[in-house]
Amino acid sequence: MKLDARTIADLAARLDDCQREARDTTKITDDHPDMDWDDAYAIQHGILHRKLARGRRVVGLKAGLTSLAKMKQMGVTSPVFGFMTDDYAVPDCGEVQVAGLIHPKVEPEIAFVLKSALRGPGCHVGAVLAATEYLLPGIEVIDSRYRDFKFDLKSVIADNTSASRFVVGGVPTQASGVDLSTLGVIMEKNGEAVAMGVGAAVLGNPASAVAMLANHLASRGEEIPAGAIVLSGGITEAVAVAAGDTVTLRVHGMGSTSLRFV
Ligand code: 0L1
Ligand code: MG
Repeated sequence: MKLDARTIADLAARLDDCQREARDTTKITDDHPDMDWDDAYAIQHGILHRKLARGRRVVGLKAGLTSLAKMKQMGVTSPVFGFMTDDYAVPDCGEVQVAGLIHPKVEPEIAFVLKSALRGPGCHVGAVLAATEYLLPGIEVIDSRYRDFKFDLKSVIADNTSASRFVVGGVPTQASGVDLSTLGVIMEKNGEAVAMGVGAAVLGNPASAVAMLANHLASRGEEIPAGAIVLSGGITEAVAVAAGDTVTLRVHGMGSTSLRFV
């Protein structure tokens, strides 16, 4: 690691405060160009600790930048991973207050709800499917704390991969009955289709993203716990939203979930 403990704590506080006050900041690699991947995840961990100290609870984990198109665009070969606390969860058909966010965007995702823990290394698609209780349509609301959504990978990892809100809903569906690669999704904004895709856009199969998350956590001596909701990553590019918008995600054979921005 390149940063000392004080700097990591200060950067975690800076990003956490930006999120709480819905204001943006410059990317942290501008001030710390030499920071490494461990520093980035340590800052993310610092944000988690601050939230836990305020009484928040982790309800899920997420993989981001898992679509090949997005990875290519960023010039990287590796997804990023983050956490979701209880205050990020929006009830199905619920509301998101735009005033509490900076510049939100939505992503259509497949959510995995686990019945047993997943531990790497060596976690694979088969292990993910065996550990999955059911799948759900999920919309992730991302809201980078960085000005104009401009960042590099280390900065976005430190910023908990832009996590801010999510909703899941629809029909809880057994993984055994679904071909995740050909699974079709349509995301609508105010009744108009704005993004369409299939599961294969996420690493060939969204379960691969969950396996990568388990293997990533294993390198830190951690696992995905039983009961966690895991968002496997946007199937399409993210779509910007504003107050007044209603977003609905329809997933073939799995029903729909939606939320309103007010
Ligand atoms: O969940 C995601 O795919 C987002 C990861 C971070 C990059 C971004 O904010 O677009
Ligand atoms: Mg996402």
